[in-house]
Amino acid sequence: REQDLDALMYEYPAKVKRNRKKHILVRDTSQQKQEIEANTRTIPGIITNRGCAFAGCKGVVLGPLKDMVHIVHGPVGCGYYSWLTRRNKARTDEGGKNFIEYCVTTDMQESDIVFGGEKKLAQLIDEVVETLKPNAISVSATCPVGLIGDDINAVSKAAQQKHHIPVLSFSCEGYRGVSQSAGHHIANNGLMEHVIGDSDSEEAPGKYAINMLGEYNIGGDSWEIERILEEIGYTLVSVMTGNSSYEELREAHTAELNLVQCHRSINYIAEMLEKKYGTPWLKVNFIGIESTVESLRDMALYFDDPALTQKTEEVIARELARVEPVMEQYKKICNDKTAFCFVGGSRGHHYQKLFKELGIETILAGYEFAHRDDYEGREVIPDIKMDADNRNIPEIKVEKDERRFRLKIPPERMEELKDKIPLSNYPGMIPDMKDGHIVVDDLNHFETEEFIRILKPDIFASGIKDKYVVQKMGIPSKQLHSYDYSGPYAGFNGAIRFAKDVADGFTTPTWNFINPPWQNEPLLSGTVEEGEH
Ligand code: CFM
Ligand code: HCA
Repeated sequence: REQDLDALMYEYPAKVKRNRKKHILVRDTSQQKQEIEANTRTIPGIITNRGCAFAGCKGVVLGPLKDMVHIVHGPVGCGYYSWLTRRNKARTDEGGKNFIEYCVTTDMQESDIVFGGEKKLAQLIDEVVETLKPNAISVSATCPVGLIGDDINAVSKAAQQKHHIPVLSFSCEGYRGVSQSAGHHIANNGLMEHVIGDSDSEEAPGKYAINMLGEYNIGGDSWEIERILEEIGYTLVSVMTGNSSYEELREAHTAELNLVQCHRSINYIAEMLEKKYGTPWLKVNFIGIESTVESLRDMALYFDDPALTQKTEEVIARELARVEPVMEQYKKICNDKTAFCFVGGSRGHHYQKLFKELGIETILAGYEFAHRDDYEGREVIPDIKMDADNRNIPEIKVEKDERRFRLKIPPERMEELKDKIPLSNYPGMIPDMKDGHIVVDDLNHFETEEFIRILKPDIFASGIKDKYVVQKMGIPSKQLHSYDYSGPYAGFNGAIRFAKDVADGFTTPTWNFINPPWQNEPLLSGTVEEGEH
C-alpha cells in the first residue's frame, strides 16, 4: 500500500508530495496511534472540494434559522451560491415566520467596492425590516467586505438600535480560515454570545428536554429523528440549526442534555454549554439503523428512568421489525461491494456504518475540512498545533452562569456513565476503519482519479464537485451532502430510503445504454447569426 501511495503521487513535485503524504494514511491496527494532518491550508493549484469560511458561517450554520433574514453583504454570486439549495428543509411553525426561501444580498457593484458599501447595507436592513419583519437579522461578510474595510458591526449595531430587533454581524470573509470550519466557529460563537440563553425561561418546556446540536435537516433528516425522539417521550428544545429559529435557540439553555450529531461543526459549543449551564453532551449518530438504536439506548441510560427505557425498547423493537426485512431486500443487491466515502466533516464517518449494514465496505474515507480530533479522537485536542490560520478565528470566553448553572446529574454518576456511553467523548473515524483501508484528508481531484484507478470502488460517495467526473467513469456516485435531492437518510425510515437509492444506483439499466455523448457527436454545434439578439 505504501508503494501504491508513492506510485499514485507520481505527478507531484517533491514538496507537494511531502505535504500530501501527511494527509493520507493506510489503516494499520498494529500501530497504537496513527496521526494525520488536518485543518491546514490546501496547496494553491490543487483542486480541492473545500468551501470557504463564508460558506460555513452563512451557508451551513446560520442559513437554516428560518425566522431570521440572512443578509449577504457582498457581490451577488456569493449570495446566489449560498441560497439554501442544498436542501435544508424548514416548515413554518404555527403563527411563525419562515424566510428560508429568500436570498437577500446587497449585490455590491464596482462603485461599492471603491467607495464603500456601508450605506447600501444600512438601506437594505431598513428595507428587510419594513417588508419582511423578521424576528432577527444576520449580516455575513464576503471577502471584498473585509478587504475594503466596511464596518458591518457598526452598521448592524446602529440598525439594531433603530429597529429594535437583533441584527447580528458575522465577519466571516471567505479567507478567514482554511475551510468552512472557520465559518462554523464564527457563526456558532455569535449564536452562543448573542442568542442562546437570551430569554427569561428557566424551566424546560417538557420532560426529558434535549437540544440536538450539529443537525442541519438536510433532506428532512431532523424530522425523522424528531419523529422517533418525540414518540419515545423526549422534548426537543432546539436544534442547531436545522429547521430551527432564533426564538427556539434562545431557549437552548433550559435543556437537560445536548446531543451532538456533527462533532466537527459544534463540539466546542457543546463544551461551552456544559461550562456555562452544566448541561452534559452526548455524541450520537442517527445515520444507520444500528447507530440509531445505540444512540437511543445511550440516551435512555443517561436519563435512567425505567418508563423511558421501556418506551425506548418498544419503539426500537417495532421499528426494527418494520425496517429490517426491507433492508434485507436491498442488501441482496449491495452485498460485497466497496465504497469511497468522502464528505465534509462528519458524514465521511457516519455513513460508513450505514453502508456496512448493506454489506458495503468503505475502503477509502475522509473529510474535506475536519480536524485531527474527528479522525483520531478527542484526546488529541491538547496536542493540536496552533498556527496563524487557527489564531485568526476569535475565541470567546465563556464563564459559569452563576444563576442558571445546574449540575444535571451527580458527578459520580457522570463518571460512571462515561465508561458506558460517549458522554463528552468522540473517538473519531480512524478506530472504525479496517486494516489496509485508506484515510485521506482534503482529497483532491487528481488523487480521486488515481485512487479510483487503483482501488476501483463500486460506489463513490461525495459531493457535487466531483461526483460527475466519477459517474462518467461508469461508477455510481451518491451525493452525501445534498443526498441528490432525495432523503431523509437519517433514522429508520432514512436507512430504507438510502438503501433504495443506493440499490437503484447499482441496478439502473442506464449503465448498459449510456455512451459518453462525445463519442458519437461533437458536444456543441451552432451557427453565428448576425443582427438582433
Ligand atoms: Fe457537519 Fe453538516 Fe458535515 Fe458540515 Fe458541510 Fe453539510 Fe457536510 Mo456539506 S455541518 S461537517 S460544513 S454534517 S454542508 S450539513 S454535508 S460538508 S459532512
Ligand atoms: C458547502 C456546502 C456543501 C457543498 C456540497 C457539495 C453542502 O460546503 O459550502 O460540495 O456537494 O453540503 O451543501 O458542503
